[in-house]
Amino acid sequence: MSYELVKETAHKIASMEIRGAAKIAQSAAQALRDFALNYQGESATNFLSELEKAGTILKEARPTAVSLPNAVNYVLLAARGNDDVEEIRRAVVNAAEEFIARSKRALGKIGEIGARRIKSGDVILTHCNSQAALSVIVTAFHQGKDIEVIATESRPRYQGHITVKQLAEQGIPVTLIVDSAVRTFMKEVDKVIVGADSIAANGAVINKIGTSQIALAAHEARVVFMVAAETYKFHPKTLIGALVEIEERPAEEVASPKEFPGVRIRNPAFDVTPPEYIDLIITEKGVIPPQAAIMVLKEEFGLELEE
Ligand code: RUB
Repeated sequence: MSYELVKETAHKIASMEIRGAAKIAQSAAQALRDFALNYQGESATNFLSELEKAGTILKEARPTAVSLPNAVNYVLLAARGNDDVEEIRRAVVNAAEEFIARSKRALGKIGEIGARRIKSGDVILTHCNSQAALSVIVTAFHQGKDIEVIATESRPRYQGHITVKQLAEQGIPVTLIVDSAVRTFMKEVDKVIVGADSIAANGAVINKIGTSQIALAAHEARVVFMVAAETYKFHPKTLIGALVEIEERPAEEVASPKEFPGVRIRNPAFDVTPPEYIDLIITEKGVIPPQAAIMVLKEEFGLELEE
């Protein structure tokens, strides 16, 4: 069996052609679905072990967004326990399609719930490019609320450029600033809203590098700091003491090492915002304080986790 298509998706995730925690998760589910549809063997045992291998290739593409292993595990769990090739295929296709549909529905629901927290006149600051955060902003705007957005560039990969283009296309007034201007602008901001790659059992939010500095500046200025995240962004293994791995990406994304001989260049892609700096997390199931992350994990995964 060829893993070519699975490897292609894994490569697109690793190179960030497919990026953002929700899109990464959806594309992994889609890759497993296609893998199952193309499987030509007749042994169920072999099919299951090849699916596990495909899942591992996908999970290893990027380490921080837990949406990726959560999506893969969701699909693999449905496959296990079947002992017929066609049953496995059907289970994988159904689970993958279910995951993708659930992910899209969650985004709409987060927009609807989160928009209740936005009022006319609000200036909202966002960082990076999060579909969940944008769903809240765009929904509020389409409800007729008169809002403005300030968006950071989000160095080094400039995901902020995607954000400002998406907002401008919707006709939402938007201002682009450099990441280091956040504290300067914080006095004009009413609310900060960002997405999440992972949320730990203690309510800490892992998101694009720079998020924690923004939270600190918001805290200092008493500006509300909100996170928009689907429940599959909650990290089950943090419940059993695991730490979320922070991806360190190539130095070349920051500057050319050739131009800086003798200089070490570091490029962590994400950081951790402690729960003390987060006012609320907007999920598709409702608004929770970060301290309630454990409840979400309990509901989503149960408390008896397997390694
Ligand atoms: C993306 C990022 C986003 C979250 C949430 O980082 O940090 O804020 O993934 O996004 P990268 P979404 O660009 O390195 O993948 O709400 O779209 O899932």
